[in-house]
Amino acid sequence: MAFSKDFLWGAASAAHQVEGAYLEDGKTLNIWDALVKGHVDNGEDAKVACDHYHRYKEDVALMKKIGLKSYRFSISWARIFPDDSGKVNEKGVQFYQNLVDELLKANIVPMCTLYHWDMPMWFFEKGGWESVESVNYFVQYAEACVKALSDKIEYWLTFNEPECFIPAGHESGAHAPFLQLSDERVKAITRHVMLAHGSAVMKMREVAKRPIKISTAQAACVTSPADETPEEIEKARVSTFETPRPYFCSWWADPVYLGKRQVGTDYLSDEDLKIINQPLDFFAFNMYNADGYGAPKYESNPRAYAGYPRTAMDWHITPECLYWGARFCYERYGLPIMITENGMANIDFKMLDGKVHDPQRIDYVHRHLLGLRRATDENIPVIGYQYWSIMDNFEWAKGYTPRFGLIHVHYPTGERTLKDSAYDYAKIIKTNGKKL
Ligand code: GCO
Repeated sequence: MAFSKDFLWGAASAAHQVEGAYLEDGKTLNIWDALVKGHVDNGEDAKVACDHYHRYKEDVALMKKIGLKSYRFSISWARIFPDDSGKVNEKGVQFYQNLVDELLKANIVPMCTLYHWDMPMWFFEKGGWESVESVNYFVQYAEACVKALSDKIEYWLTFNEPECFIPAGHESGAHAPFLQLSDERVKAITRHVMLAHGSAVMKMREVAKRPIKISTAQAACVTSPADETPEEIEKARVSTFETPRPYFCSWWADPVYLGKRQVGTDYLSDEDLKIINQPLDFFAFNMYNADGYGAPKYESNPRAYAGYPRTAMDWHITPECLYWGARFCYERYGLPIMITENGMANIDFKMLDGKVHDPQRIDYVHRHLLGLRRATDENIPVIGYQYWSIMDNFEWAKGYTPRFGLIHVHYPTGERTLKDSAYDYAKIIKTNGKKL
């Protein structure tokens, strides 16, 4: 096998990281608008970001030029529900309808994330994920989005990386809402997010205008084996699914996909699990590198040595991760695999010839796709790959310094320039991944 003929070659973004227009057309503040002071490098914020809200047509035209088959974006909750009244803000909905129409005209399959971390302030003031009411509010939001857009959008993701926003937002305080809460409170938050996922999935299927496909974009923390002997492979599998460490792969995936408690979620009741464990259509994950045996991401990489290759985020480059991620997750969860994020931050700038040369990114993408192609060669159904990110954007607490995009953004003017990697990705797409 190779990549299937309808493989979804895409790229991804998230509302808060690209849209800007932070108070336009009825949108109200979210936690990343309101609470960032003192928490982001260089005092940056995302009030304007890439100004994608105003430039979406230009951006879709660039996606078309690259030849994207799919585009993963997220909806800003505070545009759809600016307050707790339950009244939908039609102008907010209109923006996403326009964006999706533009994508469809360009033959690009839209893929929508409901929650990519930009919790509305009004929701936070009501207790955020700590309040049990959060479940109903999320269901209301999911319902409004699916009612408005399911005639045009088939692929839906409820949450982006619960493994990241739950601890970073509520334990370490590195991300909004920048809290450091007790274990008990974080457990309540986890339970509510899981219940919100399951309850939303039920509602989404009920109100969808046609059958839709649903998953979650989890940060699947997968261990890749130090070598390919059966012993090491088994060690890596055990590390991936059975070795408890904070927010490891099966912490989210076992309750959600299998209805099973995992270490770290043993406080879920049987009733909870019935709600959380809804049938899903594919297994989506974001992956930038592999875990070390029994250790969280970026630590104790069994292959590391002094001077080991790293990205501009200081993350180890472990290209075999997509192969092992696809293989292990398919073995355990049995669903078609979708890579919803993979990519690298690089030190990109426009050079004297007016171009943005980024050979490291080209190499990164090829290496990772070779791993993914190996998975397809072994008959693991992989249905898509969404490069992170379509364009440089607001990288949360790191502001605008890390550049992940296929498209370079000059923030003072908003000017877009396709990087070499965008032209290269265009060739990969054209040959359906045959030339890597
Ligand atoms: C995440 C998010 C993205 C990030 C990207 C690079 O994984 O943190 O989904 O919003 O920008 O992963 O860090």
